[in-house]
Amino acid sequence: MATLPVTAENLIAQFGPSLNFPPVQGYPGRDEPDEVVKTHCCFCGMQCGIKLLVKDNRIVGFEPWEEFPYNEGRLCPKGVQRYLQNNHPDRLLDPIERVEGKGFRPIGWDAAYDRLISEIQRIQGQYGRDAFAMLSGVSLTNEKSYLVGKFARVALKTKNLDYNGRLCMVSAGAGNKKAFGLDRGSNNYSDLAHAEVVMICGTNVSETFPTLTHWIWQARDNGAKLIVVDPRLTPIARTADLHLPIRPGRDSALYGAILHQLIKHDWLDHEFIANHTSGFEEAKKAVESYDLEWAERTTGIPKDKIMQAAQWWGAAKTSFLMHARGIEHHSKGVENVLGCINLVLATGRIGKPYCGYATITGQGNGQGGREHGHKCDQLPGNRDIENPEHRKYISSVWGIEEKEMPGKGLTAYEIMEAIHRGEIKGLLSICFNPLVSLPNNNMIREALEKLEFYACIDFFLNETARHANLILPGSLHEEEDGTVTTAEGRVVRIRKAINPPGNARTDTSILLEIAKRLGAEKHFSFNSSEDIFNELRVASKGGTADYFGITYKKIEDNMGVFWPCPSEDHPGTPRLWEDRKFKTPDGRAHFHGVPYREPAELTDADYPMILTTGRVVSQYLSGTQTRRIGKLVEQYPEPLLEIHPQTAARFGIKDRELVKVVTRRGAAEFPAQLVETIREDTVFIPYHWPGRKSANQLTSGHLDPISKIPEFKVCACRLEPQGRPAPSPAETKAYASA
Ligand SMILES: Nc1nc2c(c(=O)[nH]1)N[C@H]1C(S)=C(S)[C@@H](COP(=O)(O)OP(=O)(O)OC[C@H]3O[C@@H](n4cnc5c(=O)[nH]c(N)nc54)[C@H](O)[C@@H]3O)O[C@H]1N2
Ligand SMILES: Nc1nc2c(c(=O)[nH]1)N[C@H]1C(S)=C(S)[C@@H](COP(=O)(O)OP(=O)(O)OC[C@H]3O[C@@H](n4cnc5c(=O)[nH]c(N)nc54)[C@H](O)[C@@H]3O)O[C@H]1N2
Ligand code: SF4
Ligand SMILES: [Mo]
Repeated sequence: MATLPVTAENLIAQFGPSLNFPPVQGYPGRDEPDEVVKTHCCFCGMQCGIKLLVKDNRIVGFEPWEEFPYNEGRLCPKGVQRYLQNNHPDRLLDPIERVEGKGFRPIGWDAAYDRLISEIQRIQGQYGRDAFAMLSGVSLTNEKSYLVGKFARVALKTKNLDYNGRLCMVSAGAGNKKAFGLDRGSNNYSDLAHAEVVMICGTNVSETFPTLTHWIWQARDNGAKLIVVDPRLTPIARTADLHLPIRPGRDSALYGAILHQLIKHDWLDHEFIANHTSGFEEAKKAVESYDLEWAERTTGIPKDKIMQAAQWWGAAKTSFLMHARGIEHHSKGVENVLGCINLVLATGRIGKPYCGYATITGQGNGQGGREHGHKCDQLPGNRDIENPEHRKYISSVWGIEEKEMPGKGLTAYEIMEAIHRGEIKGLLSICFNPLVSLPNNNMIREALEKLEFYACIDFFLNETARHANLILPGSLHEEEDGTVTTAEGRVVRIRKAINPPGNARTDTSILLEIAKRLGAEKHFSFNSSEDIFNELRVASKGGTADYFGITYKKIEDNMGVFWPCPSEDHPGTPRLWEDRKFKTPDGRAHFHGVPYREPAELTDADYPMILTTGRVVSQYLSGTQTRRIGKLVEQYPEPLLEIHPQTAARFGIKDRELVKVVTRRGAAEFPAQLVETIREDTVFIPYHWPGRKSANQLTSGHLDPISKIPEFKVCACRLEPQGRPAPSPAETKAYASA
């Protein structure tokens, strides 16, 4: 692996000119950096280790960090380009305010804070405290996530705080809590390498968690059978032993049918079921009638393939089941998750070497960010805001009366609906771009226009922020110290490499200043990120997500510590459940009866096709960050409509022709991409683009009743070919912000 600094010159010298990395403006690549900072990629939940090269308070390149145990130096296309954000000309360098009809103008920090405070006080005075809501995000570190949770409850005094993990991790979180009483993947990923069967449900790992494929391929090289459940033949599915091309929205039927076969053929671990679980009879009863014929009809998967999956899963001695948003972004996301967990429990393959189960955490801090209290129903340590004991404990840590602690608030999409109804009048957001990422975004846009006041903390002017009255320029990942928790459950250190540019400030300093000006200074006397972490440790103590024994020093000495880690002499817990002490009230892992339900929206004569949405490798989430990195844009400049050639022929659609996609919420045009890798009844659109290119003009606001996650992965649509070729990406300004 290369150890030279990764500069354009060195890469071209090593690999030839084809890589054609953009030279960093004004930085002669041959210079020695001032500093090499070991930290982690700012993007997905893998949190790959990376070394950033710093020169003159700028990130000028990177080197692989080969010693970091998860990725051992490997990085994906986003990871190797991430450093280009810091010097980007679009960085917000000053607080700005919107002047009606005239755009934005700079406003000094003092004036910005004054305006924000007076609007918060006016709105809360006039309409009540909960009429001012806050939205947050889990690209933020553990420290900032914790701080936001405390800030909203103690300084802003609102119950209406929620976060973008509501669009991401909540179905998995709710399912894990129900089954295990704790919400974390059960193993570190090195356990994958020796699993006999690896089952991957609803995740396009090669594009979304590229460095994870290394561990899956290790398993395959060691002889594992790889099963992939996805309506598309994704890159990982192409390397699988068995691909189950499921009709979107039917996963719980598949897992129910597999459980039916495990029971029928007695491929069960009776000792584990009897001694360490409860609810087996209920789960069994729910799948009694789910035979192979029914399963084939419901899921669209040939029955011999379902049988093959059950047989391999049933016969294995070791196995690893992983899932992500493909099964979780559903109005029955929690049920799909529980259906998967039933298969793991039935065979007792958890809490043992090479046996594991995990939901793959999406955002950079999707794991830690869902534990420390910026969810509407949660307090730090994954405590419950409605549990009197939990409220009492956290109130004592925060130095407030329990009665001052707000109760459970609305979830992210519900906050937008409440704004639309005129019940919520003010909003502060950090690290969230709901106008691109929430479903049914024509409604979201109307809601934003109804707000009396909206302020946003970000380092780029994202599409939602364009509707804000006030924008406070915050900090990038590499501009503050902190920790994040990787998808494996490993708490790692994010190291500050540089200061925010211009008059931008760190997110933490902005939140602390607002808290102070709201009169809550005495609760927020932190001098460093480590101070905040030390309070988080105490707040999480005794909770299921217990970080008490983790210190910055311990993380540095061990390149990460796995929670739970209840005391300073505790080594952390890479593999959960070896002790069989589950965190549920009865100490057992819980099966659940999962009767099959249809998706919320079905196809009919007017809307005969299934639309599903997701990601491509070179773009990240709402695209605010990656649509600004030219090379990533070139790789996939605009959203394409993936459609099977047979379906295209049926509708008279040719490759690269424009197709209008119409749903009950809206319509939008996309160039068709004819691919044989998708089911004939399904089309796919990646969602990383705003405005007319946004897939979320089409998606539905149906929510899972428990997790309140939107059903991004299935709705009904109609295809209207426009009979003309799509304009080139340049003509449609796909490169607008690159
Ligand atoms: N390149 C890139 N990587 C990312 C991100 C990114 O934006 N870009 N985002 C990060 C985040 S926050 C997340 S949450 C993860 C998401 O990671 P993934 O969950 O892997 O990504 P998605 O593309 O949303 O969906 C995964 C797959 O679900 C399939 N699918 C659709 N409907 C169904 C269904 O009904 N059942 C099943 N079984 N499968 C279905 C789709 O065909 C798709 O291949 O990625 C993380 N990594
Ligand atoms: N149709 C469809 N919609 C989807 C999905 C899908 O599969 N299909 N996936 C959903 C999923 S899984 C997710 S996670 C959401 C994500 O949706 P969002 O959270 O809205 O997406 P991001 O692009 O991460 O937006 C975060 C904003 O935070 C800013 N930001 C990033 N890091 C920091 C930081 O450290 N500090 C500050 N102050 N700002 C920061 C970025 O510049 C960006 O403007 O989208 C969801 N929407
Ligand atoms: S796999 Fe995820 S964390 Fe690793 S380099 Fe790629 S985007 Fe970054
Ligand atoms: Mo996500």
